[in-house]
Amino acid sequence: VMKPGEAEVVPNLAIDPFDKVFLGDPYAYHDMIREAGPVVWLDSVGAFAMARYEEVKDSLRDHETFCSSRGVGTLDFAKETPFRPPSLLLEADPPLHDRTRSMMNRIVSLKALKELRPRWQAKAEELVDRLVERRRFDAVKDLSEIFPMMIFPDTIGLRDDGREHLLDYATIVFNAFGPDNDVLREGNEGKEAAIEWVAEACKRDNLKEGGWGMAVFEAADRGECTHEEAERLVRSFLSAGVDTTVNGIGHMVLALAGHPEEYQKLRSNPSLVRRAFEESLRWDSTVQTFFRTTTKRVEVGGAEIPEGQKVLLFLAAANRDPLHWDEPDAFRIERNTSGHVGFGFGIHQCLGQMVARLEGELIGTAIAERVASIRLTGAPVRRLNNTLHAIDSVPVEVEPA
Ligand code: OVM
Repeated sequence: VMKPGEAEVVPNLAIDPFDKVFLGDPYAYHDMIREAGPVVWLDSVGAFAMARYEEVKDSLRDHETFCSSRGVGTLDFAKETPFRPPSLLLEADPPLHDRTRSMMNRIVSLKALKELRPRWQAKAEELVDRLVERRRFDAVKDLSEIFPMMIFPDTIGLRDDGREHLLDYATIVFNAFGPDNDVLREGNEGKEAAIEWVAEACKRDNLKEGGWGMAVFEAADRGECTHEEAERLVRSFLSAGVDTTVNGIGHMVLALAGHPEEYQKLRSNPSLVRRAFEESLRWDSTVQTFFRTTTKRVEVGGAEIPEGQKVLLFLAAANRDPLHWDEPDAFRIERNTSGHVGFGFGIHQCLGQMVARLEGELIGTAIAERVASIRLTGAPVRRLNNTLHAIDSVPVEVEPA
């Protein structure tokens, strides 16, 4: 236990991690935050922050001290009301979290994915076939924004009309973890209808038989949760299941297009595809940050954090920490990426990670089998979001194999 005055002075950084310049190209700022110390204070957000691998991982592991039920964004749910009822997974602590998570784990199972795989693979091959024929296409608009929409809404059993609202809804949800800034306001403009559509789409009457959505309600029928909880758990699928994989796949193609020598390694050894996807997640993590809130006074790296403080965890910066990774800024598909925190770590580690990996594998394989080389034909265009490192356009030309 520290005595008063014993704690190190926490560096105060005049950096706004939610301003447009930072969000557009965060990596040089991540270096500054990591180098400033294990814990820093950010005046711009009124929060502590950690960007080093060890401290980020330790904080994610210690879910009792660094809780999620007070929100994983800037807002402290103990003091303010969020724009939607809290997620029963992401924004919950044990024991509630563990009950809902175990239930959802039984639905998003390896067995379920094994059954879906042949259908998903056929869709991936059909899509990449069409694109290779065109030679020039946009790897976001024509590929990464298309593929998850070809498979995921059907897997959930969503109604057919209005699915275009899913990406808009995700934009709103992921912006809402950050402050009410220009990125949020401009990014969310005209997308308000998506909130109402999602609320309707999560209802039992609007879900098809045989999908993961209905499976949640069937679990409720067995008494595993209430029917009201079921609706909100289906909402988690819709919130977290689309924009994450859209950008995960988009980043993988962008990384491979920008590193032709790495792409040739994948071409000559397609069994590297899972590593390539994982490395692209480490190198350019889709979910850049999440907050936690301290439930008690805690000491981290000699710094004292009082109770009730927001702590911003830079997952993407941890994934490039030179204290943990060899040449972290290099994109190398043969690297051992185990331990990366792109899917988080600890009890909240991504429920859908197997889904994301399967999608990445199927697209990566379909490309590697059909494409001799990928060339960028223009500058990639970023889509700014308070939480996601997102991409709007990656114009490419491919050479058929
Ligand atoms: C949820 C949710 C929403 C956004 C992200 C997420 C990364 C989960 O509603 O449970 O996980």
